[in-house]
Amino acid sequence: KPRLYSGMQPSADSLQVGNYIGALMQWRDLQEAYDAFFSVVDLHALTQPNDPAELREKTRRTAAQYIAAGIEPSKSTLYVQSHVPAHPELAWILSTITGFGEAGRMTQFKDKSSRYGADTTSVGLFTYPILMAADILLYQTDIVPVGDDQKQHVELTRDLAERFNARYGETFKVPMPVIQQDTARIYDLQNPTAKMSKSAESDAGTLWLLDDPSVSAKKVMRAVTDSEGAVRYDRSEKPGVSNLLVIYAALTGRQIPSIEDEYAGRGYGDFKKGLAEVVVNEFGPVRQRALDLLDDPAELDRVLAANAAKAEAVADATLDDVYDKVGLLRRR
Ligand code: AQP
Repeated sequence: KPRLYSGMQPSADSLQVGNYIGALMQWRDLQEAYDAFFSVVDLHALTQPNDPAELREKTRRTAAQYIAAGIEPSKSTLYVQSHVPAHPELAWILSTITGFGEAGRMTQFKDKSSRYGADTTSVGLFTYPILMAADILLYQTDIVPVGDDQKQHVELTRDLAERFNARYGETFKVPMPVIQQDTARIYDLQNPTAKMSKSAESDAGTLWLLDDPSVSAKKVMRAVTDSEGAVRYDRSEKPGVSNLLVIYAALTGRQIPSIEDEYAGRGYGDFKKGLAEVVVNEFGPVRQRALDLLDDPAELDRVLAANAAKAEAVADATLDDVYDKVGLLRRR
């Protein structure tokens, strides 16, 4: 089977519906046809300020939500990035073949560093894409499903793989990004031109996977719409309603026109009630499964340890080859 690699940062207690629709639902489908590696990228999360005890908890919670959403740890390799030391080790080697200017052109770094200011912008945030390249290249990955904001990082990964291969001989598979469709992008319910995000300021605009179902239903009922009153998809004129339609379609597997037809001539109240029901039906069971898994953290930790061992076997083989190729004297 071809290899697939993807991951998410444990940057909040709960994942949000954008993570679910934009990533987890696709991962769940792709794990059938691919030898998939899904990691909780806790080393990446360190590039933002964290409380240590909370980071540990968020890491477990993120892993539990992967499983609750249908990622099967017996089928896919679902592990915590820091459990496999080869990640930062390969990142170091790759950093030695990355140009300073090349890394400086990454737009996500420019965005984030301008938001954080000079004092909280770390070197780690700057080298983040190199660690991401290591994540992907360690597993001889064929495809990397990502949002379009990560496309540039996957391009860098490809450049580094090609450069290393040209300099030291064939070592890495050059991965292909698989960019998420625009209709898989979910926006904030209160501010429907901004992407729904774990780190959004307004809680009211974010549907959390672990929200109590009644809270999710309320958030849907209060979502921003417009004054036209027609349930119709139009991203530029009607971003609020269009976003709700996209969520509705993604969670039911229906086409947007069929949902528009169903609600033709009816008000937003009816439409939102329908969507609230869809959301509660989908996330009620996911939330319950995640909470059940979190009730037994020792068992969850055992699953993660076993999966880390699977990941390590693959990653260590690549790292060994890299260390040999660049001329490091191996410990015998
Ligand atoms: N709103 C979204 N719509 C569709 N897909 C989304 N993803 C995130 N938000 C949306 C996808 O989820 C995965 C999570 O990647 P990440 O944890 O590395 O961080 P991110 O992309 O920056 O997501 P967040 O939730 O906004 O996190 P924070 O606030 O921590 O930065 C990716 O596959 C992403 O495309």
